[in-house]
Amino acid sequence: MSNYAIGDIQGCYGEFIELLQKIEFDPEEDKLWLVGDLVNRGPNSLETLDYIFNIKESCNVVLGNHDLHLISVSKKLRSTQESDTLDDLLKNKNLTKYINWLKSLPFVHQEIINTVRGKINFFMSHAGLPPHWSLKKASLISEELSLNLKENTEFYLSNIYGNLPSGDNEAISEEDKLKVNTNYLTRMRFCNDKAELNLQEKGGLDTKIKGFKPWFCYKRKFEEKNTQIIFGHWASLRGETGNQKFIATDTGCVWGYELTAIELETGKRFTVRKKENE
Ligand SMILES: [Mn+2]
Repeated sequence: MSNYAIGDIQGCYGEFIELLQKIEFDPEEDKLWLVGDLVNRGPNSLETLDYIFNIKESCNVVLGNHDLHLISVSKKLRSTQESDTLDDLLKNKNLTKYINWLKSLPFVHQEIINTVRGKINFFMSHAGLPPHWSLKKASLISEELSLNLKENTEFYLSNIYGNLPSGDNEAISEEDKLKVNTNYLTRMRFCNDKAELNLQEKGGLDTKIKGFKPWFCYKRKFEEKNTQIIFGHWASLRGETGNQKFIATDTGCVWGYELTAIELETGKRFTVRKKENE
């Protein structure tokens, strides 16, 4: 039995299936940790989502910004963008079934696993864990966001889009808190020492922006012993953070690079190259 963290699939169905073959994935035995952004931009969002839906008991999945976008578009709360590749899904007869499942997913997942290096507490969210949050706080925020997504869907999805306020220090209203907390868990890359986000910059580790660093480069406010943070969302990192505590899984398959699975028990990486002509 193994646990595998897999980076942003974004509708790259062919590569996803090839990767599952490479790791000899057995849905009866193994567990997939999917960091979100299951759909969009890639060629086969419908096939990808349908496949994952059918093995959902063997998956821990957290929501990414593209998954939230799909829900918003399906509810006619946002319009599709030129680069979206969601048409097949939006026309599919099972759309409601998929959307109801997506709405039930959390923003974070946490579990202790026996690894070759002893017991490790793995925490997963799409974008990561802000440097000033405890694991407990992230879980509570995730529960609050999920409850809003499920019960106040229209209110929630109508209020989470936008880059301001940039940090929770400036979020006063309920709407602003939902927005900034959603941004922390699904869109964060660079922040400053007040944990204010720069959501425009998408460059890699060597990007220089005055006053900003990758969120995982700050001294953390809370001690997280024997914990590793699994995240996706940041393709230009190409799987490198320079710190084994932070596991970057998005290796940019949809942008022409690779899809990656990391076996949590051993830390072993498996990759599949983006297929040509798809
Ligand atoms: Mn993303």
